Amino acid sequence: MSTFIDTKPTQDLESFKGVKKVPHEEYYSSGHRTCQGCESAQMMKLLAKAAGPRTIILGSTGCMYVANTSYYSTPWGVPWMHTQLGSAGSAALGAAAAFRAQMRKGAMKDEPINVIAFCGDGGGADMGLGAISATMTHPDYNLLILMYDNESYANTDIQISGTSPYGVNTSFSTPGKVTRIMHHRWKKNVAPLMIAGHPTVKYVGTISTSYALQAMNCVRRALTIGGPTFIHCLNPCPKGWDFDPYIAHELGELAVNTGIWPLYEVIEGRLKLYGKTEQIANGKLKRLPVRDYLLKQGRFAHFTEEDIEYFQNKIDEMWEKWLVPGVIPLLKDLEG
Ligand SMILES: Cc1ncc(C[n+]2csc(CCOP(=O)(O)OP(=O)(O)O)c2C)c(N)n1
Ligand code: SF4
Ligand SMILES: [Mg+2]
Repeated sequence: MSTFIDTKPTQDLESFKGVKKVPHEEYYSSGHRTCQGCESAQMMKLLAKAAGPRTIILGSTGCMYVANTSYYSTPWGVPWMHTQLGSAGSAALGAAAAFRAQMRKGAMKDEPINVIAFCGDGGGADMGLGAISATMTHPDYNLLILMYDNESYANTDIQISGTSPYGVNTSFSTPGKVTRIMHHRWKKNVAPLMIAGHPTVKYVGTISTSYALQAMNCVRRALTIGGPTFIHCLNPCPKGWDFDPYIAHELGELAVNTGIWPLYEVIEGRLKLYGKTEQIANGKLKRLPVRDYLLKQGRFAHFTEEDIEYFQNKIDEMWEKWLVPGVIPLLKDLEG
């Protein structure tokens, strides 16, 4: 018997077969006040484009709420609602349940509607993790939770979150003369947490805005498969990461090509690496040195050669020692 439960059919959102097939219509356009080069805003644009007009978006507090919808102006071309910082999971589940009830009562047309809740890393990997986890245990509601990860509580001035990288300079971990590295924890591995902890979830994926077509197609698969789904997106943040907005796209590519940010989907229990990550795993592409990524960002400007080496060793460990390279951090039993 399959672990996965049949859910009511969702919209038929086929993958875009190339950029030329992507519709011109925008459902997230001008009217926001995000920083120049903000890849989180780029994610919102791709998300809305991939989902299309029959969509409702719920957004938890963070840059993508505050900078997107200040002073009665908004970039959203689909219905949008703000929800509390830790509530992406419960807002999505509540909205999906409300739609179902309204449709059952005949109060609205019975048709598939995309319910998407987004949250930042602070809202999703830390404060709202419990609510997302609870939502992931309800296989009979169709919804997507997308966590945009700028690796800090950016909106409140760049504090450490559970996904902030080792050693990073944030407003809570400023390097000093006596202690250079103030942040010693390693980034939370959120997508595998969702996979391993919620066996009935049919879709979990990681994406990067630098690979836009693939990212949109992941969103479309997540919205089509049925049940609660989860996507984790890494989003370079010029303000928090301290780089020239001009290189935002390049940094996203470097995160993938250095092996820091592996791209994969888990569809009904099957893991599929894709894009450059698949090429790295198959030996067709060599991982770039992590220094290429770190030294382009002011938040790592205090790193010494020793710090870079430490970081590189940790990435090598992910790829050489983990049970599923780059994904599942159980160490292989090399002896037995
Ligand atoms: C319960 C609660 N605690 C604290 C805040 C203050 N606050 C607003 S936005 C934010 C940062 C959220 O970080 P993240 O989810 O990573 O989104 P980002 O700002 O980085 O886009 C914080 C702490 C709040 N709005 N609600
Ligand atoms: S602080 Fe970062 S995430 Fe927030 S709007 Fe600016 S670039 Fe985007
Ligand atoms: Mg954040």
